[in-house]
Amino acid sequence: MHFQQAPPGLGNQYYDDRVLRSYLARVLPGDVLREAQESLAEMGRLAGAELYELQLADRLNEPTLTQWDAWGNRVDKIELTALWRLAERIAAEHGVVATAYEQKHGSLSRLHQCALAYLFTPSTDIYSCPLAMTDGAARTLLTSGNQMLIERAVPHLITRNANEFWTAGQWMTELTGGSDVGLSETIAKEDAGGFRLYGRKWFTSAVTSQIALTLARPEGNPPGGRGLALFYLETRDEHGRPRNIEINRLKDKLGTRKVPTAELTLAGTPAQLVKGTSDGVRNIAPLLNITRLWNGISAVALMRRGLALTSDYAHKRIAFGAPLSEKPLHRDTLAGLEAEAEAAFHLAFFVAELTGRSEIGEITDDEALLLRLLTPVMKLTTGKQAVAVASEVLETFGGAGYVEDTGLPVLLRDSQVLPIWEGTTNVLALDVLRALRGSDSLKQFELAVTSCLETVRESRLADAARITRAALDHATSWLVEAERQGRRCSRQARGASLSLLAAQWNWHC
Ligand code: MFK
Repeated sequence: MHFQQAPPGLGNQYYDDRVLRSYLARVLPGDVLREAQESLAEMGRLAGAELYELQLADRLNEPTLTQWDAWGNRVDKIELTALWRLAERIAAEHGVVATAYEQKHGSLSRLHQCALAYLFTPSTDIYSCPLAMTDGAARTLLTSGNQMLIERAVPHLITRNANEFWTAGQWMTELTGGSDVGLSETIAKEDAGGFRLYGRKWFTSAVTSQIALTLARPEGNPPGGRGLALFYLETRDEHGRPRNIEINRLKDKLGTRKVPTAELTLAGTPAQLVKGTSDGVRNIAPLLNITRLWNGISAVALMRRGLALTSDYAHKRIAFGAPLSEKPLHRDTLAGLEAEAEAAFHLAFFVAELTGRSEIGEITDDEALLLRLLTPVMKLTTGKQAVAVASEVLETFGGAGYVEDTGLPVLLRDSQVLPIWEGTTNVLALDVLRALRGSDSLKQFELAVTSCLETVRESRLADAARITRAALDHATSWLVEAERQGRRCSRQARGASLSLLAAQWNWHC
């Protein structure tokens, strides 16, 4: 009889998640928790069973692009993978976007929705990408006040009916500027009471979406972000043909390989203004802030998946006469990863709490400042943590973690996108500076951390509280000094995020 190694397995990802369950028990009233639990337990079951099994079985398939049919017609047809097709239906029916908009439980609905997204994400090959943009587009349209577009699109974006569900793309990035969007070259020409767009978009994730929000410069507008306008477009006509959109190729990416990310040409695509003929960057900001929240939720979800797999494996893998779970060094490694993941979890879900309050108009001015500051801090921090944790998780499996058909390496590849898309770490550090400038947000941040520290009663947390306080003081004095000397303020963001991270460790404990 040869030795056989049992692979890591997953159970119900809701019931197995101590951190999620204890957090929800703390923040949700009993009746809300009971109701939310039903949908979360079902999503946890799917994520640990059918979806995960299909993910492993369909590992090698990727989306394909067919540009021409046999008769020479340009068709630009994209075939999605089996899991993506299933994920779309499950996402709609389980309200992975809709829950936040139905608002059955006021601001807490955003938390419920984030918890669903968190369970759904690691088993659906980054189908979270189109959902993030769909959520962001719904929020942006609602914020714009454009009644015609709200009535036309939002019901499709937030429906639970899979046959009527639309996803949205966010077509911002051009060759000239992934980060510096103000350099965009796409032109909008007025045409019969509307506009037609001409230009190239360089990273259009989930290009199969029914609609997209995009930026273009109306003819005659000045350069820069303010000269851009925010446009809404529908990608296909009533016969399913692309509306003057040519898909040039799908990107050959390090990870997120199931996401059909395209380079495309807008060749006179009909589009409508969402809000005014300028200030496109400002007007698309609600979308950015929602997708940055999703980025953080996805980061903690991928960390959790890595931990779930490696924790299970630690009980199955015997080395030097005992399971890995009994080895002090291995346990120490897993405990360190757990601490990172829990800190990240609380940071991401705290931003979700504030987002929920903001969406129903219950947020105070002070909390709004905190939300504006913490969204980029959270996104940049959790993205980096996800990559570090995924790398370490692979190592905990030894050679198996480096072998593709274990399904493990994809965790690292998919995590690596998180610090990149939706704004790189340095661009977000500059966004933190934007949020700090001329506002009281640092003060609110200090107050938030201080109020957490004041709740510490447990003597074993005294050291963590002291470290947090020292980090906060250090960051604050650094900021004051930097402002005095007029230094580059990306360093300020680093100080702020460090102290916040320390605070999260404390919250967790
Ligand atoms: C796993 C699932 C999750 C993720 C799925 C995502 C899939 C999508 C893939 C992608 O498309 S990735 C590409 C995403 N691209 C970015 O995230 C762009 C990154 N670059 C930035 O964020 C730059 O900072 C920015 C483009 C905003 C800089 O542009 P500008 O024109 O130089 O900005 P400016 O002049 O500083 O700001 C213009 C206005 O917007 C200002 O308001 P005012 O006009 O009132 O002064 C800013 O305050 C406002 N603004 C900018 N960022 C904001 C914001 N307001 C609120 N929140 C923000 N985050």
